[in-house]
Amino acid sequence: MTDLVTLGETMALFTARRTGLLRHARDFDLGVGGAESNVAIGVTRLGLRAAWIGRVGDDEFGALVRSTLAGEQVDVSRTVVDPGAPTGLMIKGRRSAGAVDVRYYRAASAGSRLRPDDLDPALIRSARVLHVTGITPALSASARAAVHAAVAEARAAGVFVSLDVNYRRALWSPDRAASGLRELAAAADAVFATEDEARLLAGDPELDGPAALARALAGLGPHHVLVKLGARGALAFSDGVVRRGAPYRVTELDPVGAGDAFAAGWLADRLAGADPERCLATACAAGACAVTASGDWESLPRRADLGLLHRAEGVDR
Ligand code: KDG
Repeated sequence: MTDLVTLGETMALFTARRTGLLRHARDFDLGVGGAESNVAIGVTRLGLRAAWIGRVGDDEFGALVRSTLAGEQVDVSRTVVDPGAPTGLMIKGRRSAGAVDVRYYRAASAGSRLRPDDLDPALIRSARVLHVTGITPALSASARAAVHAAVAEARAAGVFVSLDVNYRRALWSPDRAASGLRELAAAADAVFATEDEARLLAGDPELDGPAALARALAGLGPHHVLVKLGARGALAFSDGVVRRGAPYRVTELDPVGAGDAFAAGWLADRLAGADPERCLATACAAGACAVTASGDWESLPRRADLGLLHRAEGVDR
């Protein structure tokens, strides 16, 4: 049985090996990245079964996406190989030691041609969680329709719906994103957001403080709201109760993917029946693990890694 089903775009990811402008990068590492597949990998590493639905091109990068996800035990049997468009690309550079610079080459990519026909309704209905993000509806009208169809299917079957806002300004304007994502948030059981994303959806630029933002998001409909605060930890709001998740002190090497790790940690513990404090603590721990190494998903933790987090710094012999 599949615990979590997700859908979205996963791209080939080129990461510059040296700091500075991309034009001077010379050497790149090649991997893959995609917010939804990162979550699928994250929950799989934490002991659950996940399936990813998406489109890749009939090319080397599409083969890399499929083999990487399959190698992480994510079910890719519903992945569509689309001969009509290439796999999207993501290029990650570092302008300075502390500034990550992500560029996308995904317009008209195979991933953006995702459509409702690509879904497997029976798979969604039989899962325990459907996880979607605010990236996929911004890719194209057909991808947006696929997300809405998946959410409708899940809701009709009583499947828990999880939404990570994941606002990408390269894909749509704040106004379009806010109205599109409010609708999805209203249909979700849990919503993950940064403070800026929560403010965007709440539609009140004056709203301040994670607790107020979480309450405003909960007002849209979701039972659980998780506000990610980066190095300050996180805040969870449900049933009128605000809970604070303490941060971990780790050296941040690559922040991209931390939000996906956080969502994976929270969802995995929720599915395992953990209490709200434990879910939040695991989410924070997973997010902390994710930033400790380069790559969008490579440092996502397994259960055993979570216990080692307090020893993440220094020499281990
Ligand atoms: O959170 C990291 C992901 O978002 C990344 O792997 C992919 O940025 C991405 C996107 O827009 O799909």
